[in-house]
Amino acid sequence: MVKVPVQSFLRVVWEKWVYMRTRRGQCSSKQTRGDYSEDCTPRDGFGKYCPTTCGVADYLNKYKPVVDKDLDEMEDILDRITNLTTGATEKVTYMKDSATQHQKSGGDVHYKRSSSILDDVQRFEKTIVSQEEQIYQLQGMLESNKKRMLDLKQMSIQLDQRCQDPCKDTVEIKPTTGKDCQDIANKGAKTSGLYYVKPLKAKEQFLVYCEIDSFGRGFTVLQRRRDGSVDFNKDWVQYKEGFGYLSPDDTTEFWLGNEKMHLLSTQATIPYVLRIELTDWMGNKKHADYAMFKVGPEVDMYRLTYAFYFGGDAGDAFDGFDFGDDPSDKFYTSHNGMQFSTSDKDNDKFQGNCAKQDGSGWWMNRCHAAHLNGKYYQGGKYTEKDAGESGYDNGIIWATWHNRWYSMKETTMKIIPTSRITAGDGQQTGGVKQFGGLGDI
Ligand SMILES: [Ca+2]
Repeated sequence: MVKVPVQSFLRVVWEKWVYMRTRRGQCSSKQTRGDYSEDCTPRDGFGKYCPTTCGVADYLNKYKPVVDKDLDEMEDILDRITNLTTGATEKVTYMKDSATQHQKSGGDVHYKRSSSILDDVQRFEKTIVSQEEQIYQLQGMLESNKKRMLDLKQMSIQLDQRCQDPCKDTVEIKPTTGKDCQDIANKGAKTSGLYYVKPLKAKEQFLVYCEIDSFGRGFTVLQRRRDGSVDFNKDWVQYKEGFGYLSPDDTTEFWLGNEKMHLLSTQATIPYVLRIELTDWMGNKKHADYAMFKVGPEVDMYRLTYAFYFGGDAGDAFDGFDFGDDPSDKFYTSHNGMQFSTSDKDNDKFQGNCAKQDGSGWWMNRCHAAHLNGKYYQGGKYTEKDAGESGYDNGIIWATWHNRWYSMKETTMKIIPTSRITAGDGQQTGGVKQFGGLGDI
């Protein structure tokens, strides 16, 4: 920008000179010397004379080619600068246009994009807040888990300490053993509890609950129902091996097992009495005794046999009961001579499967008047609806005492050598008189 006035100035000077030469025509240096003046102050650039118009013209003519050349160069430079400036201006314009165009075309997109970014940021903030909440919850869980782990560690330490002590069996098993509980009582055992017995044909001894009374009688207990805590709906093998729990204080339910019953009851020369004791939901207790009770071997499906009803006040339900449905009721509900049946082994006299229908294992006929492995019904009374799909009576039944829709509260099946049953409280005398049963009450 500074050079433009210089250019203008030089051009003005040059144009003036051209103009003057044109006006003066043939001006020479000789003529100009005549223009001397007193006031003239000589200067080196113009010689020792004051410059005349022609002197100035000569002077200018002398320098004209140089000045021309300089001016051309300057013009060149100026042209280049102008070109450069123009290029720059064009570029700036282009850039401005581009920016405007960009703003016009892209502004909305950018606005939208920034809006979407804002949305994203808000969403992200929300996510962060929710994640923070989750973190708090997790921290809470972590704390509670830490506490639990501490508790567990504490327990683990306590258990470790306990395990370092020698293990003690809290179940007391009495030391006396014998062929059965009467044998054990005969050897001097005075108290009821758990004992090992080894019947004559048994390969190894097994645990039983012996009920030893003050008369020195030792009953070997085969079955116990007390509270319904054990499910008696078991298969053949389970009934064969036994199930439930033996306890030294006689508080648990169990089935000793058909094989053990067979071994115990068929020991040579020792006839047994089976005593069945029943308790109803009013707390009444009754019993029934069967002489020469035996359970056959597995090949005969653990068949039940006895010689006769030996007595008791509960009635002889094993002999069947006339329910009034059919004249053959009593015959088809008797149990003496019946093989054992389970849901998976049908040995009954019924077209269907009594054990499966009733959910128990028993010496089924078609099906029963006595059914001590039946379903446990709290309170005793139950209905066809309660009995499930089949709708048949499937409770703990002793039909000669309570009807078939009444389930006993407690039952016991136990055996004792016949020679010892009369040595006690004389219950058997009254029992025999009640032969035939009392029927429903
Ligand atoms: Ca059948």
